Amino acid sequence: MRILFHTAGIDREAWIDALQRALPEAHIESWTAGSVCRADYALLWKPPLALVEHVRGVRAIFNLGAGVDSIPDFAALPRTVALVRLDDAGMAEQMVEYVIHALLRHYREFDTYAEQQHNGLWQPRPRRLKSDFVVGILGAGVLGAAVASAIATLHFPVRTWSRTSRAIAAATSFTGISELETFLSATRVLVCLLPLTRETEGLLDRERLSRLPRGAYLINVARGALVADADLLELLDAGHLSGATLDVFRDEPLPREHRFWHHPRVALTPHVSAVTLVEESVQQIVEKIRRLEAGLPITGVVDRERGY
Ligand code: NDP
Ligand code: OXD
Repeated sequence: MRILFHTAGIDREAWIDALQRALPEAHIESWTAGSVCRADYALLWKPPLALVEHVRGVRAIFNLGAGVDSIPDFAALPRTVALVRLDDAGMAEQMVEYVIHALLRHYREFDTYAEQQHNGLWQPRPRRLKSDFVVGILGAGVLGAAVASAIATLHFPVRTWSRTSRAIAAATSFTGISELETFLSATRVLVCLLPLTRETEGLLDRERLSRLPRGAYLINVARGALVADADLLELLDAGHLSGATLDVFRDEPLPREHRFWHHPRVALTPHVSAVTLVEESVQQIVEKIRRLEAGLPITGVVDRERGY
């Protein structure tokens, strides 16, 4: 079996080592421009378009992340090539940690207390009611469902929004564009866990963000291009939104001159809310390769029409 492996340079040695241990019979190769592709499977993260065109003959492409927007022009791949995303593989636990941290930091006003400490102030603030902090999660898939369930155990009211109805215990499900406005209108903390597709790009623009109640808070851990940056900044400046925790950006690394860097109501991290874990991911991919080799179905195959 031949496997073509390409990441944008990240952890290359660790990946190759884990792959070779899990699939000792495999010949693992790298891409060189102009070479002939003889691979059966390709494992890719952020490949150049020329590489995607190079692997049109493989049986499956495994995306080394959950979001397949990392694969340019995947819709043009032949139908014989299955495009497979990572299902969780250790990311859900990290995402739960990150979102709960951001939610509690906001709800318990830790930034205000940090400022008070800085100014030598001993000033307890009135207790806030969880019932006033409805958490709305855009996306109820692998990660959105895990985050919704975890937040519900802390007794926050939770609602999710997805394309199709999703039954998650203790969360109310909203579906489709027709229910988006109602979903947003009572959401106090909005968590974005949608894939980036033709339909979701720019979804959170001025109009949609304005539907959130005054003082609402945004946590974006999905993709930067889901949000219109200028509209978000305008609503933060106007005080309609009380703040935002952002892990993802339209351009990464976030350009030095971007206003998010120094905005007093923005907390940001460099796309680390849920990183791809090498051992867990290799184990999942190898199991799927073995199933494909045995003619068995696998989970995580991307629907080209939906784009995720
Ligand atoms: P899934 O594909 O499992 O879930 C996607 C969810 O979004 C589903 O509930 C789906 O609805 C919903 N959805 C998609 N399109 C629409 C639409 N047009 N309208 C309404 N709902 C829609 O993805 P994951 O949960 O695994 O991951 C979500 C995203 O998180 C990834 O695509 C990636 O971009 C991002 N991510 C970010 C990371 C980071 O470190 N910052 C790490 C990992 C992922 P339905 O259930 O009906 O299909
Ligand atoms: C992913 C990511 O999509 O790391 O997995 O952003």
